[in-house]
Amino acid sequence: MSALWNKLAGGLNRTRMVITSCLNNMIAGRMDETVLDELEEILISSDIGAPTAALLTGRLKARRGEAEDIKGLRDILRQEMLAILKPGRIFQFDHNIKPFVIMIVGVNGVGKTTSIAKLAWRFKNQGLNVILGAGDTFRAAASEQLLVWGQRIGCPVVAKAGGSDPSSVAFAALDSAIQENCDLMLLDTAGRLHTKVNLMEELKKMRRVLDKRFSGAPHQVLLVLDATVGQNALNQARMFHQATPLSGLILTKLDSSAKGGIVLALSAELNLPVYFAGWGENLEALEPFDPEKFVQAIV
Ligand SMILES: Nc1nc2c(ncn2[C@@H]2O[C@H](COP(=O)(O)OP(=O)(O)OP(=O)(O)O)[C@@H](O)[C@H]2O)c(=O)[nH]1
Ligand SMILES: [Mg+2]
Repeated sequence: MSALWNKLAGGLNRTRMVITSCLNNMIAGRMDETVLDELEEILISSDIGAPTAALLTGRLKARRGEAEDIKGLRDILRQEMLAILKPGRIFQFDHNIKPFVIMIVGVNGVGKTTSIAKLAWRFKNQGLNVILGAGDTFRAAASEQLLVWGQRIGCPVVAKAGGSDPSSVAFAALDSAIQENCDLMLLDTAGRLHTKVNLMEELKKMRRVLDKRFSGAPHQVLLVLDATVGQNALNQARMFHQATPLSGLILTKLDSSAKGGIVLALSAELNLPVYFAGWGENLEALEPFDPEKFVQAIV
């Protein structure tokens, strides 16, 4: 098991133990509402969220007859979780599109810039020619932070002075990406502006400007969410998804959160796949999210 899955499995130990005890009670013949309520409660407390927890316990109740032992019950629960997570949806990009442009969005402090560095490092190691755009011109030192990462990874970074129009940075970065024949461009964005409305309008404008320079860009918009904020992540995802359609999610700080259940809530309520999971501050601390391993860790 990789470091991420060890951490996740460790963090979810308690959840898994309580679920197991509920399932044992069911097998012992106590398939009453109390056991189901108990199961629903533990699912909610692991950040799965009330509607999704109710859905899962409802499905388990309906399919109870199919299971003869605890393994059978566990399999049902895993199957139902996988039905929500839709395992086939892995991150991939079209290598015929050059440069493939990915915009990274999210509120301040969730780990956008760090995740961009991790992704750039990952794709560069796969032999791709990656360029970064420092589209967060609002926060002082945001461009410098990306420039430092770029230097460490060996990736060019297109940046402008603080206070510049982020759309002009987006345009300039894409221009360089085209001229340098890059495979992939990762665009950083601000997490905070004077108001939320400003932020959303700016993201829309950046999209329009990118599309004008290279029709179809950005090809993906990934939202970064901090796993430690629990159900709040769901609200952030709703807000961004409404303003600018998202392709998928990056869930960070799984090293600091014992609760991974938010992944299920995000898939169930917004139908958004978690493509990558971050679990630390180092470049290696990001991995593709694997739904199969996740359900084995939680149930
Ligand atoms: N423990 C842990 N810390 C992380 C992870 N990802 C990012 N961080 C830390 O979280 C803090 C914020 O990360 P940034 O990448 O700067 O976040 P951002 O979304 O770009 O923030 P703004 O630019 O302010 O909008 C930094 O101290 C990172 O080192 C992670 O997966 N685990
Ligand atoms: Mg940042």
